[in-house]
Amino acid sequence: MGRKVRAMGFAMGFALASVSLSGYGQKARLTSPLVEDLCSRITKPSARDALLRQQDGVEDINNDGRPERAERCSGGEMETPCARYYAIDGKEILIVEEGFEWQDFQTFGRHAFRFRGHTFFLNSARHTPTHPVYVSYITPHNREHVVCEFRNERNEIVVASDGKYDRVCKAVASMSAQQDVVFADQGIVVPEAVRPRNASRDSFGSIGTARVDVDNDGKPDLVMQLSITSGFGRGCSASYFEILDDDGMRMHPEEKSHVFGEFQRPYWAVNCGSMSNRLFEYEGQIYYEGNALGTDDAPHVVAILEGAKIVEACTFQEAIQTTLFTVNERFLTTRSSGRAGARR
Ligand SMILES: [Ca+2]
Ligand SMILES: [Ca+2]
Repeated sequence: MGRKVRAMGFAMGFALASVSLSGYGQKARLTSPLVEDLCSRITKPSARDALLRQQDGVEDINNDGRPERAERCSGGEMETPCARYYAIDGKEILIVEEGFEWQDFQTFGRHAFRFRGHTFFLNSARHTPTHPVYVSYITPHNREHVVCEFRNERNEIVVASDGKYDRVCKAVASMSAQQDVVFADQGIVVPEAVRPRNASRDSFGSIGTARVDVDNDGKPDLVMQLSITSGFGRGCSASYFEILDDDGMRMHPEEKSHVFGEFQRPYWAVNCGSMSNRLFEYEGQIYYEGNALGTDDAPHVVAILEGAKIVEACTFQEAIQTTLFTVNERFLTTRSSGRAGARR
Protein backbone atom coordinates (compact mmCIF):
# COMPACT_ATOMS: atom_id res chain seq x y z
CA MET A 1 0.00 0.00 0.00
CA GLY A 2 2.78 2.35 1.00
CA ARG A 3 4.56 1.68 -2.24
CA LYS A 4 1.48 2.44 -4.29
CA VAL A 5 1.00 5.84 -2.65
CA ARG A 6 4.62 6.67 -3.35
CA ALA A 7 4.29 5.71 -6.98
CA MET A 8 1.29 8.00 -7.38
CA GLY A 9 3.18 10.83 -5.75
CA PHE A 10 5.98 10.39 -8.22
CA ALA A 11 3.61 10.41 -11.19
CA MET A 12 1.98 13.59 -9.98
CA GLY A 13 5.30 15.29 -9.42
CA PHE A 14 6.37 14.38 -12.90
CA ALA A 15 3.20 15.66 -14.52
CA LEU A 16 3.45 19.01 -12.77
CA ALA A 17 7.08 19.42 -13.66
CA SER A 18 6.14 20.01 -17.27
CA VAL A 19 4.21 23.15 -16.38
CA SER A 20 6.59 24.51 -13.78
CA LEU A 21 9.71 24.89 -15.89
CA SER A 22 9.28 28.55 -16.59
CA GLY A 23 10.53 30.27 -13.51
CA TYR A 24 8.47 30.53 -10.36
CA GLY A 25 4.76 29.85 -10.21
CA GLN A 26 3.37 26.36 -10.10
CA LYS A 27 5.39 23.68 -8.48
CA ALA A 28 4.98 20.07 -7.57
CA ARG A 29 4.39 19.48 -3.91
CA LEU A 30 7.51 18.39 -2.08
CA THR A 31 7.01 14.72 -1.38
CA SER A 32 9.33 11.92 -0.41
CA PRO A 33 9.23 10.32 -3.88
CA LEU A 34 10.24 13.66 -5.37
CA VAL A 35 13.06 14.00 -2.87
CA GLU A 36 14.22 10.44 -3.43
CA ASP A 37 14.17 10.94 -7.18
CA LEU A 38 16.20 14.12 -6.85
CA CYS A 39 18.73 12.57 -4.50
CA SER A 40 19.31 9.48 -6.61
CA ARG A 41 19.94 11.70 -9.65
CA ILE A 42 22.73 13.46 -7.80
CA THR A 43 24.67 10.19 -7.57
CA LYS A 44 24.98 9.92 -11.36
CA PRO A 45 27.33 12.48 -12.94
CA SER A 46 25.34 12.99 -16.16
CA ALA A 47 21.98 13.29 -14.37
CA ARG A 48 23.63 15.60 -11.85
CA ASP A 49 25.00 17.86 -14.57
CA ALA A 50 21.55 17.98 -16.17
CA LEU A 51 20.02 19.00 -12.84
CA LEU A 52 22.56 21.74 -12.31
CA ARG A 53 21.74 23.22 -15.71
CA GLN A 54 18.17 23.84 -14.49
CA GLN A 55 18.61 27.44 -13.50
CA ASP A 56 15.29 28.95 -14.52
CA GLY A 57 13.86 30.47 -11.34
CA VAL A 58 16.86 29.68 -9.17
CA GLU A 59 16.85 33.26 -7.85
CA ASP A 60 14.02 32.23 -5.56
CA ILE A 61 16.33 30.63 -3.04
CA ASN A 62 13.71 30.21 -0.32
CA ASN A 63 10.91 28.84 -2.43
CA ASP A 64 8.33 31.49 -1.60
CA GLY A 65 7.69 32.39 -5.21
CA ARG A 66 9.69 35.64 -5.15
CA PRO A 67 13.27 36.08 -6.38
CA GLU A 68 16.04 37.15 -4.05
CA ARG A 69 19.16 39.09 -4.88
CA ALA A 70 22.38 37.26 -4.03
CA GLU A 71 25.69 38.84 -3.11
CA ARG A 72 28.88 36.94 -2.71
CA CYS A 73 30.72 37.35 0.54
CA SER A 74 34.12 36.20 1.64
CA GLY A 75 34.13 32.70 3.05
CA GLY A 76 37.24 33.31 5.12
CA GLU A 77 40.45 31.33 5.11
CA MET A 78 38.99 28.03 4.06
CA GLU A 79 37.19 29.58 1.09
CA THR A 80 33.95 28.00 2.13
CA PRO A 81 31.07 29.09 -0.07
CA CYS A 82 29.28 32.16 1.15
CA ALA A 83 26.49 34.36 -0.15
CA ARG A 84 24.16 36.94 1.31
CA TYR A 85 20.58 37.15 0.11
CA TYR A 86 18.29 40.15 -0.02
CA ALA A 87 14.57 40.36 -0.63
CA ILE A 88 13.22 42.72 -3.28
CA ASP A 89 12.61 45.34 -0.59
CA GLY A 90 16.35 45.26 0.18
CA LYS A 91 16.01 43.47 3.51
CA GLU A 92 18.61 40.80 4.12
CA ILE A 93 17.24 37.30 4.37
CA LEU A 94 18.77 35.37 7.23
CA ILE A 95 18.77 31.65 6.74
CA VAL A 96 18.72 29.39 9.75
CA GLU A 97 20.15 25.92 9.41
CA GLU A 98 17.70 23.53 10.95
CA GLY A 99 18.63 20.10 12.21
CA PHE A 100 22.26 20.23 11.06
CA GLU A 101 23.70 23.26 12.83
CA TRP A 102 25.90 20.94 14.85
CA GLN A 103 27.14 18.97 11.89
CA ASP A 104 30.53 19.90 10.52
CA PHE A 105 30.11 19.31 6.81
CA GLN A 106 33.32 20.05 4.92
CA THR A 107 32.04 21.72 1.81
CA PHE A 108 33.67 24.16 -0.57
CA GLY A 109 31.17 24.39 -3.41
CA ARG A 110 27.50 25.33 -3.30
CA HIS A 111 25.43 25.08 -6.44
CA ALA A 112 21.80 26.17 -6.67
CA PHE A 113 19.50 24.43 -9.13
CA ARG A 114 15.80 23.94 -9.80
CA PHE A 115 13.90 20.69 -9.64
CA ARG A 116 10.15 20.42 -10.20
CA GLY A 117 9.67 24.09 -9.47
CA HIS A 118 11.76 24.19 -6.28
CA THR A 119 15.21 25.55 -5.62
CA PHE A 120 17.75 23.21 -4.02
CA PHE A 121 21.43 23.52 -3.21
CA LEU A 122 24.05 20.92 -3.95
CA ASN A 123 26.88 21.26 -1.44
CA SER A 124 30.12 19.66 -2.59
CA ALA A 125 33.42 18.77 -0.97
CA ARG A 126 35.13 20.50 -3.90
CA HIS A 127 34.52 23.80 -5.61
CA THR A 128 33.18 21.69 -8.46
CA PRO A 129 30.01 19.62 -7.92
CA THR A 130 31.96 16.38 -8.42
CA HIS A 131 32.00 15.36 -4.75
CA PRO A 132 28.43 15.80 -3.46
CA VAL A 133 28.14 15.94 0.33
CA TYR A 134 24.52 16.96 0.80
CA VAL A 135 21.54 18.58 -0.88
CA SER A 136 19.70 21.26 1.05
CA TYR A 137 16.39 23.06 0.73
CA ILE A 138 15.37 26.46 2.11
CA THR A 139 11.74 26.88 3.10
CA PRO A 140 9.72 30.09 2.67
CA HIS A 141 10.39 30.56 6.40
CA ASN A 142 14.10 30.70 5.62
CA ARG A 143 14.88 27.44 7.34
CA GLU A 144 17.52 25.37 5.59
CA HIS A 145 17.17 21.60 5.82
CA VAL A 146 19.40 18.77 4.67
CA VAL A 147 17.45 16.81 2.10
CA CYS A 148 19.93 13.98 1.61
CA GLU A 149 23.55 13.10 2.28
CA PHE A 150 26.09 11.33 0.11
CA ARG A 151 29.28 9.38 0.42
CA ASN A 152 32.03 9.51 -2.19
CA GLU A 153 34.49 6.76 -2.92
CA ARG A 154 37.54 7.68 -4.91
CA ASN A 155 39.09 5.26 -7.37
CA GLU A 156 41.85 5.62 -9.89
CA ILE A 157 42.02 4.27 -13.40
CA VAL A 158 45.62 3.74 -14.41
CA VAL A 159 46.77 4.49 -17.96
CA ALA A 160 50.19 3.46 -19.35
CA SER A 161 51.62 5.92 -21.87
CA ASP A 162 53.27 3.05 -23.75
CA GLY A 163 52.81 -0.74 -23.81
CA LYS A 164 56.26 -1.18 -22.31
CA TYR A 165 55.07 0.45 -19.10
CA ASP A 166 51.96 -1.71 -18.74
CA ARG A 167 53.54 -3.97 -16.16
CA VAL A 168 54.90 -1.26 -13.92
CA CYS A 169 51.64 0.69 -14.08
CA LYS A 170 49.62 -2.36 -13.13
CA ALA A 171 52.05 -3.11 -10.31
CA VAL A 172 51.70 0.41 -8.94
CA ALA A 173 47.92 0.27 -9.22
CA SER A 174 47.79 -3.05 -7.36
CA MET A 175 50.37 -1.79 -4.84
CA SER A 176 52.77 -4.62 -5.69
CA ALA A 177 55.62 -2.31 -6.80
CA GLN A 178 56.95 -2.10 -3.29
CA GLN A 179 60.72 -1.93 -3.67
CA ASP A 180 61.41 1.61 -2.51
CA VAL A 181 64.92 3.02 -2.82
CA VAL A 182 66.43 3.18 0.67
CA PHE A 183 67.97 6.49 1.73
CA ALA A 184 70.63 6.15 4.41
CA ASP A 185 72.91 8.60 6.30
CA GLN A 186 70.08 10.32 8.04
CA GLY A 187 70.74 13.65 9.66
CA ILE A 188 73.36 14.92 7.22
CA VAL A 189 73.23 18.62 6.54
CA VAL A 190 71.90 19.84 3.20
CA PRO A 191 74.82 21.45 1.35
CA GLU A 192 74.36 25.17 0.85
CA ALA A 193 74.49 24.74 -2.95
CA VAL A 194 71.57 22.32 -2.89
CA ARG A 195 69.25 24.45 -0.79
CA PRO A 196 66.89 26.44 -3.02
CA ARG A 197 67.36 30.18 -3.00
CA ASN A 198 65.01 32.07 -0.65
CA ALA A 199 64.39 28.92 1.35
CA SER A 200 65.09 29.21 5.04
CA ARG A 201 67.65 26.86 6.52
CA ASP A 202 65.26 25.12 8.87
CA SER A 203 62.51 24.54 6.31
CA PHE A 204 64.75 22.08 4.44
CA GLY A 205 66.33 18.89 5.65
CA SER A 206 67.99 15.80 4.28
CA ILE A 207 66.20 12.50 4.75
CA GLY A 208 69.24 10.68 3.44
CA THR A 209 71.28 9.76 0.39
CA ALA A 210 71.40 6.72 -1.85
CA ARG A 211 73.62 5.40 -4.63
CA VAL A 212 71.08 4.52 -7.24
CA ASP A 213 70.95 4.61 -11.05
CA VAL A 214 68.18 7.21 -11.11
CA ASP A 215 68.53 8.00 -14.84
CA ASN A 216 68.71 4.34 -15.84
CA ASP A 217 71.95 4.61 -17.85
CA GLY A 218 73.68 1.73 -16.07
CA LYS A 219 75.84 3.94 -13.80
CA PRO A 220 74.88 4.72 -10.20
CA ASP A 221 74.17 8.31 -9.19
CA LEU A 222 74.26 10.01 -5.82
CA VAL A 223 70.70 11.01 -4.93
CA MET A 224 69.59 12.96 -1.90
CA GLN A 225 66.07 12.85 -0.55
CA LEU A 226 65.07 16.17 0.98
CA SER A 227 62.13 17.16 3.07
CA ILE A 228 60.53 20.56 2.95
CA THR A 229 58.35 21.72 5.80
CA SER A 230 56.11 24.66 6.41
CA GLY A 231 56.04 26.33 9.78
CA PHE A 232 52.50 27.49 9.21
CA GLY A 233 49.39 25.85 10.57
CA ARG A 234 49.65 22.20 11.34
CA GLY A 235 53.26 21.78 10.27
CA CYS A 236 53.16 20.28 6.81
CA SER A 237 55.82 18.52 4.81
CA ALA A 238 56.64 16.85 1.51
CA SER A 239 59.76 15.26 0.09
CA TYR A 240 61.69 15.42 -3.16
CA PHE A 241 64.92 14.18 -4.70
CA GLU A 242 68.06 15.84 -6.07
CA ILE A 243 70.82 14.25 -8.13
CA LEU A 244 74.10 15.41 -6.59
CA ASP A 245 77.63 15.64 -7.90
CA ASP A 246 79.79 12.75 -6.70
CA ASP A 247 81.25 14.77 -3.80
CA GLY A 248 77.73 15.45 -2.53
CA MET A 249 78.33 19.18 -2.27
CA ARG A 250 76.39 20.50 -5.25
CA MET A 251 73.75 19.60 -7.76
CA HIS A 252 74.90 17.28 -10.55
CA PRO A 253 75.95 19.59 -13.40
CA GLU A 254 74.35 17.55 -16.17
CA GLU A 255 70.96 18.21 -17.74
CA LYS A 256 69.36 15.17 -16.08
CA SER A 257 69.63 16.85 -12.69
CA HIS A 258 67.80 19.94 -13.92
CA VAL A 259 65.12 17.94 -15.77
CA PHE A 260 64.44 15.73 -12.78
CA GLY A 261 64.27 18.70 -10.42
CA GLU A 262 61.87 20.63 -12.62
CA PHE A 263 59.59 17.63 -13.06
CA GLN A 264 59.19 17.24 -9.31
CA ARG A 265 58.33 20.88 -8.74
CA PRO A 266 54.52 20.38 -8.43
CA TYR A 267 55.19 17.63 -5.91
CA TRP A 268 56.84 19.89 -3.39
CA ALA A 269 53.48 21.48 -2.71
CA VAL A 270 53.39 21.45 1.03
CA ASN A 271 50.03 20.06 1.97
CA CYS A 272 50.13 18.72 5.47
CA GLY A 273 51.71 15.37 4.91
CA SER A 274 49.39 13.84 2.41
CA MET A 275 51.67 14.40 -0.60
CA SER A 276 53.56 11.16 -0.83
CA ASN A 277 56.49 10.91 -3.27
CA ARG A 278 58.98 8.09 -3.71
CA LEU A 279 61.64 6.46 -5.87
CA PHE A 280 61.17 2.77 -6.44
CA GLU A 281 62.76 -0.04 -8.42
CA TYR A 282 60.74 -2.27 -10.67
CA GLU A 283 62.30 -4.94 -12.89
CA GLY A 284 65.69 -3.28 -12.78
CA GLN A 285 64.49 0.26 -13.60
CA ILE A 286 64.16 3.21 -11.24
CA TYR A 287 60.87 5.11 -11.29
CA TYR A 288 59.59 8.21 -9.56
CA GLU A 289 56.05 8.22 -8.17
CA GLY A 290 54.59 11.62 -7.37
CA ASN A 291 51.55 12.17 -5.17
CA ALA A 292 51.00 8.46 -4.63
CA LEU A 293 47.92 9.14 -2.52
CA GLY A 294 46.34 11.21 -5.26
CA THR A 295 45.51 14.40 -3.40
CA ASP A 296 44.08 17.44 -5.18
CA ASP A 297 47.35 19.34 -5.12
CA ALA A 298 49.05 17.62 -8.06
CA PRO A 299 48.36 14.81 -10.50
CA HIS A 300 49.32 11.31 -9.41
CA VAL A 301 52.06 10.14 -11.78
CA VAL A 302 54.73 7.52 -12.30
CA ALA A 303 57.67 8.80 -14.35
CA ILE A 304 61.00 7.44 -15.49
CA LEU A 305 64.19 9.36 -16.16
CA GLU A 306 65.82 7.94 -19.28
CA GLY A 307 69.11 9.81 -19.57
CA ALA A 308 68.15 13.50 -19.57
CA LYS A 309 64.58 12.84 -20.70
CA ILE A 310 61.71 12.30 -18.32
CA VAL A 311 58.80 10.16 -19.49
CA GLU A 312 55.44 9.97 -17.79
CA ALA A 313 54.98 6.22 -17.75
CA CYS A 314 51.66 6.01 -15.91
CA THR A 315 48.94 8.54 -15.32
CA PHE A 316 45.87 8.08 -13.17
CA GLN A 317 42.35 9.23 -13.86
CA GLU A 318 40.22 9.91 -10.86
CA ALA A 319 36.85 8.20 -10.74
CA ILE A 320 34.43 9.22 -8.00
CA GLN A 321 31.67 6.83 -7.03
CA THR A 322 28.87 8.67 -5.24
CA THR A 323 26.31 6.81 -3.20
CA LEU A 324 23.22 8.06 -1.46
CA PHE A 325 23.78 7.77 2.27
CA THR A 326 20.60 9.08 3.88
CA VAL A 327 17.43 10.82 2.78
CA ASN A 328 15.92 13.13 5.34
CA GLU A 329 12.17 13.13 4.88
CA ARG A 330 11.34 14.48 8.29
CA PHE A 331 11.59 18.09 7.24
CA LEU A 332 8.75 17.54 4.79
CA THR A 333 6.35 17.34 7.69
CA THR A 334 7.79 20.07 9.89
CA ARG A 335 5.66 23.17 10.16
CA SER A 336 8.45 25.48 9.10
CA SER A 337 8.40 23.89 5.66
CA GLY A 338 5.55 26.29 5.09
CA ARG A 339 3.67 26.52 1.86
CA ALA A 340 6.09 24.46 -0.13
CA GLY A 341 6.04 21.62 2.36
CA ALA A 342 3.76 18.65 2.16
CA ARG A 343 1.08 18.39 4.78
CA ARG A 344 -0.03 14.95 5.60
CA1 LIG B 1 12.12 33.90 -2.51
CA1 LIG C 1 72.95 6.74 -13.84
